[in-house]
Amino acid sequence: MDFQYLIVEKQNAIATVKVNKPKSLNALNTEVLTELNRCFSALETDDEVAVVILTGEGKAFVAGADISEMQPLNAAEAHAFAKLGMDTFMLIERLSKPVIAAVNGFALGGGCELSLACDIRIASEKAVFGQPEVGLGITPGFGGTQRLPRTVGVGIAKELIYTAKNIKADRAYEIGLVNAVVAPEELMSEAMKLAETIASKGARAVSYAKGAIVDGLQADIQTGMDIEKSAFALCFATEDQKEGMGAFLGKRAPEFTGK
Ligand code: CO8
Repeated sequence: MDFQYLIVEKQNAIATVKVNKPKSLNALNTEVLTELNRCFSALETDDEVAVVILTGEGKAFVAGADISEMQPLNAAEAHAFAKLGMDTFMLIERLSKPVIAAVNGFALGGGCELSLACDIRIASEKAVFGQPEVGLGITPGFGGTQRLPRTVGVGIAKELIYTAKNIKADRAYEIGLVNAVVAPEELMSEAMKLAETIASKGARAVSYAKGAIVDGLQADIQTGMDIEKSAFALCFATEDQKEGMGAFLGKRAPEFTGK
């Protein structure tokens, strides 16, 4: 994969995607969003990859959508820009494999929204989160009004969005926005450890579980149960189910193949 603003590395079954435009704090312009879209489309069909880690170069994860690109937009152009971001983030949310955000620094506006489209967020002690949009005279536009309340609850999400205030990593942990806070120098190794743990399990089971969670969150609970039943049943058509249960019964470690 060849990109101008992304660095993609693969190690065993884990791909690490780094947004690399540190001069503008990895702000999301059309080019970066288009590259993210292309990158995650390719990762979807890459059978060698079971888990993805997403991070940023320098002092920002992503400091938001590119304000210099957005400032002159009219309403129709803003709609198209929001759609590009939303479609790209939806691709990440619906990727058939887990995505871990390793939040190294500023995750503001579109950057916070990008982390919210990931399955799990691990933050460096230096991370800063926020939805500063109303301070710029706009609403969140890459999913923040939808994913933030679903993640931290309605009251806290409204407070963060209406006040535009930034929060540090420890507060992000308190409100359930991030799963863990670690020392900056341990961020990537901790994210990698988590990714390796996930990658050591039955890949189809993990993928079906992700699908059931993502789809189920959009549905009423009975529909969610139906989604889970289908996912559960599908596992019984995989080799990994036979292997996982056979290994337990044989008192040995499973050797999953992802089939
Ligand atoms: N867009 C464009 N450029 C940016 C952005 C951004 N979001 N953030 C930082 N930069 C640039 C700065 O302009 C600066 O450029 P230059 O060196 O050319 O002056 C460079 O990055 C470094 O930034 P600072 O000098 O400001 O660095 P500091 O360490 O002093 O401050 C901050 C870091 C606090 C992160 C500060 O840069 C900041 O507040 N950035 C803006 C954060 C923000 O408001 N983000 C939200 C943007 S709106 C958004 O994301 C909406 C998403 C939905 C869009 C829907 C479209 C329709």
